[in-house]
Order: sequence, then C-alpha cells, then structure tokens
Amino acid sequence: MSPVSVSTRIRHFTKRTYVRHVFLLWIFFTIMVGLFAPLQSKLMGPAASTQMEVVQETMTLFTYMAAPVAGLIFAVVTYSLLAWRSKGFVAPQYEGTNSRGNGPTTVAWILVSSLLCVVLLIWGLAEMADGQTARGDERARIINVTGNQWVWNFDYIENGNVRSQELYLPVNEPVLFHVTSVDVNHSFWIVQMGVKVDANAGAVTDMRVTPTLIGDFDIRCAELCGLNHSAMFTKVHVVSQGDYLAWILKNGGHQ
Ligand SMILES: [Cu+2]
Repeated sequence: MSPVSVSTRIRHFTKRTYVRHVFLLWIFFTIMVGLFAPLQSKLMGPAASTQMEVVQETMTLFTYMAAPVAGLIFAVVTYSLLAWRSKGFVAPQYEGTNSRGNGPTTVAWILVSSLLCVVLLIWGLAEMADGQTARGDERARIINVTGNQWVWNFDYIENGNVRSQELYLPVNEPVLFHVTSVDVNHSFWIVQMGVKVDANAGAVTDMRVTPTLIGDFDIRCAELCGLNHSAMFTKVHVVSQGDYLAWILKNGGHQ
C-alpha cells in the first residue's frame, strides 16, 4: 500500500459524518470524566494521613489517564445507540462494516493500552513505597481493635484498662492496631486515613497509620458481616496530644 493511498484513506475516513460526530462526543466525554477526577477524591473528605494523600493522588491520576479511554467507549456506545438504532419493528436492512482484523486499529489499541499500563504500574509502585514509609515507625502506640456484630471496641492497652466504642487518637503519633474479631469476619476501615485491614475471628492482623489532621473521621466495617453490617460504623476523634491524655485520664487510664 503506497503512502498516498494511506493518506487518501485517512482523508476519506475523517470526512465521514459519523466519524466527526463520534470524535466530538469523545472530546465531550473525555472532558466530563476529566472533570470528575479532582472531584472524586474530595468526595471521601480531607486526607487525614499520608497514606490517604497517596491514595487520593493515585485515584486522581488514574482517572485522568482513564478519561480518554472511557470517553471513547462512551462516545461509540452513545452514538451507536442514537444514530444506528433500528426504528420500529422492522429488522435492520444491512449491517455496518466489520472492523475485525483491522491491523492499524489493533496495533494502536495494544500500544496505547500497554503504554498506559506501564505508566500506571511505575506510578503505583512508587506511591506504594511512599505509603510504606508513611506507615509509622517501630515506637508506635498499640491499640487493640475488636470487631463484634455490630460494633467496634478499642482497647488502649498502653494506657491502662481503657475501652471505648469511638476511637481517640493523638495527632502526628504513629499507631499500630492489632485487629481481630470475636464472631464473624469484619474489615476495619478508617475512611479518610486510607487504611483498611481484615478483622478475622481467631487471628490478629496489623495495621499502621499516623493521623496527620485534627478532626472527626469515619470508621466503617468494609466486609458484609450480617444483618446490621451497614450500621457498623463509628467515629475516630483525632485530637492534640494534651487532649488525648486528658481523655485517657478521664476514662480511668494512665499516661
Ligand atoms: Cu462488620
């Protein structure tokens, strides 16, 4: 095939009305998905730990990179549904041209997908390493977390015999949670800190985090655990070191 015939083919292709329409729809849907990218991380609230910052950055970047791919699929589907719909009860008179075995399309699709995957993989590995370093150091305060249909219990074992059903944490201090369950399997999820671990009966799982923001955040069970699973949520109150100590002393604990 000579270069002239390729350029002629491309010119003919882009002159078709449906190509221009799909292209415009592609731009439209790409922008719509792109606009959603910075918004979706805000939907989960402010980042209350370094891990959550990493999670939000990753979700935003992945959405930006997926936007043109999703946009193209939305464009083709929307255009096909609207323009090539069979009207009434009559069967379509003819079929559209088959694109199976179209070499350039296949090559372009594989190249673009591979490139996107490689970029996302490199980004993901780098961010995962950042998340690991942000987990906190050896000297973390240990708190026991117990899932129980359908409440969470927190034991502050380093501060005496203190138990609560809402979690209290001092800001900027690393915490190590020992997580377990007394009945079925639950999942301990601190939403705005971007950390989650299974709470399994008969086993103890570890989770580390350092809260970086003072405020009240959400704790949810992220594993279907029976009738009231959806009501198995509580709060974490991240407070100053002084306020944390005052709360511990008020509840019969020690420093
Ligand atoms: Cu649960």
